[in-house]
Amino acid sequence: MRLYTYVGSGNGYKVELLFALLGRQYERVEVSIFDGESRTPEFLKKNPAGRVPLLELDDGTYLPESNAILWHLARGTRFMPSSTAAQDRALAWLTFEQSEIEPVIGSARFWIQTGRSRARGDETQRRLAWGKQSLAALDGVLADRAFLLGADPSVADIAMYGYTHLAPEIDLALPPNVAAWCARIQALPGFVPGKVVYDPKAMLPDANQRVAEHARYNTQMDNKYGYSTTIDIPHEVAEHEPWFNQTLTQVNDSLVRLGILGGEYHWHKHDNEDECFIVLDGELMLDIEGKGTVTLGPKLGYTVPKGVVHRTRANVKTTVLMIEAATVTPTGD
Ligand SMILES: N[C@@H](CCC(=O)N[C@@H](CS)C(=O)NCC(=O)O)C(=O)O
Repeated sequence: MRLYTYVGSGNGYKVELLFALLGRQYERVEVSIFDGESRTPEFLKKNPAGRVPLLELDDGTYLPESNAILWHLARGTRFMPSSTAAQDRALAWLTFEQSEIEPVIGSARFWIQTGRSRARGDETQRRLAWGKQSLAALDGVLADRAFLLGADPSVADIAMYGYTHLAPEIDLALPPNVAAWCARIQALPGFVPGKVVYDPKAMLPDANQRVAEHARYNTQMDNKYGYSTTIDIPHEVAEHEPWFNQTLTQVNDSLVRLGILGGEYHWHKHDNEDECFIVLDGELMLDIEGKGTVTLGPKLGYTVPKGVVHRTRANVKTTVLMIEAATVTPTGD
């Protein structure tokens, strides 16, 4: 069998992972999608959708769609559930993956890591918030089982693992049951880690700068204190240096975040959400496009309306509370 794939593709990695777990050999053909190799007339004859992964079977026919390929490879192996009811549930997970994980975590990761998120406006943030919901749903299911269909791993786990395990790369923390499930998959005999990385040709010109910025910002989006616990801001301030952003708690549809700021954040706006800043300590400068700079000392606050382009600056370590809709993802894209 021959697999046409691309190194940066989580869809391709899913297939390579199952090949490895099954100990099966295949010929790997790298398709340089950012050189247009998936859109040549020759490749389109193989897969009219112009996409990888694509499996060429030994009879010379082609099978597209990563999850269909997984299904094909899993047939007759321990990764295919035995009862038809369990197969139906596996198929439900394969479909869930293609609607709630791949176009969500996969797309947001692609935009962020290749410098495309700014051009996407609020869409990246929407996908990140959506990804968080998908991970929470997965976490709930995994509360009482080792793998998605029960005690044993199946094709459903391999499909779901492909992009789920990459979520922390875009600051989507894995909830505890999801993290434990990932560790169980990584412990399977024959497991191979994914080298899912974009090649330089995938990068837009400002991508390196954007990726570096992203790495510089330590953004913790887990709801650290939740309900009915004492929120310990002095502890957070003592433990962290700028630049740091931690979600403290959720209040109905809004989040309260702690920012420990220093230096300059990039200009950005939130198309649909207002953002309130209240300074606890230090001095915050809010540059507001068309309005100049608002300087805030301790106990002073300011709400930036939705759609207004702004950036924050601080010359000294400055501690700020931010109150904003839960749909905002604080990566400032
Ligand atoms: N639903 C498809 C999605 C495949 C897909 O989006 N492939 C991307 C790489 S991850 C691709 O081939 N892009 C190249 C192109 O569109 O030309 C699957 O699961 O296989």
